[in-house]
Amino acid sequence: MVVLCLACAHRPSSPGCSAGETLCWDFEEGRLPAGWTPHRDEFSGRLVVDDTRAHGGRYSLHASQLVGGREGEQGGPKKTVRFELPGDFGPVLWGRVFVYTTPARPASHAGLFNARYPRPGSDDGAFQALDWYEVATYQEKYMALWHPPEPPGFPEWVQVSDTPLVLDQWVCLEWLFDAANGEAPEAAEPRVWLDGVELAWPRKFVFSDPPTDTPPKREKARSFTVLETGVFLYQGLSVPTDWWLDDLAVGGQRVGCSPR
Ligand SMILES: [Ca+2]
Repeated sequence: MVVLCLACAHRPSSPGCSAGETLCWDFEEGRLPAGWTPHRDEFSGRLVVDDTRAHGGRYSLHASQLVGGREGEQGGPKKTVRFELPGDFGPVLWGRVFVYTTPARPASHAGLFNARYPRPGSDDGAFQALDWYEVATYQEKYMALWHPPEPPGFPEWVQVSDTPLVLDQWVCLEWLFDAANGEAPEAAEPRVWLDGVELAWPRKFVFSDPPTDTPPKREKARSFTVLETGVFLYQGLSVPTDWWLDDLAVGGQRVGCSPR
């Protein structure tokens, strides 16, 4: 009992979201955490903090019953929230989130997290003026991207893994968006880990409409300014699908999947 009471005094106690990380959200407020605001809301479904499933504690961010549009056609359900980073965050963003997906793997591009920054030499901080990195799934596999400002968000650099989206269990997704990249002329390609194992990218290509073979120049960053999470389908989704996101964290150094 003594041990239990000592532990009770130390909130937050959610595993994987302990002190020392730059920014961390365990959703244990039971509602949208301070600083996060609703952003996209297209087609059917809801994005809410609720207690239907949690990785840690009681609550998580739940994208519930997303559906709308048709596979192979542009336009799909998008339910997201956004967060303005502190001004001194910097140009290197490590992140981590636990994700649970059910009941089926979408074929369409399903974004889960992105981070954005002003273009070189630009002071325009408007959301639609920002370069951005993204972690997503596509054709039932994990995917990572670099985009110019959205709209239109392309030509975009696309990396598709050979690792199928994991269903019906929690997984830890980690990413590194290195938009400083030392002395290299461009920002680094995104890197992603699944439960601590770095994903490989057997398919890399440029997507644009109309098509092009010329890859975008991945512009370097002074500092990331905005985060967006939730679920955003760029093509249709005919199977109502649920995602839960919990213990989201970002920082200038690797956060990892384990509690400290
Ligand atoms: Ca939680």
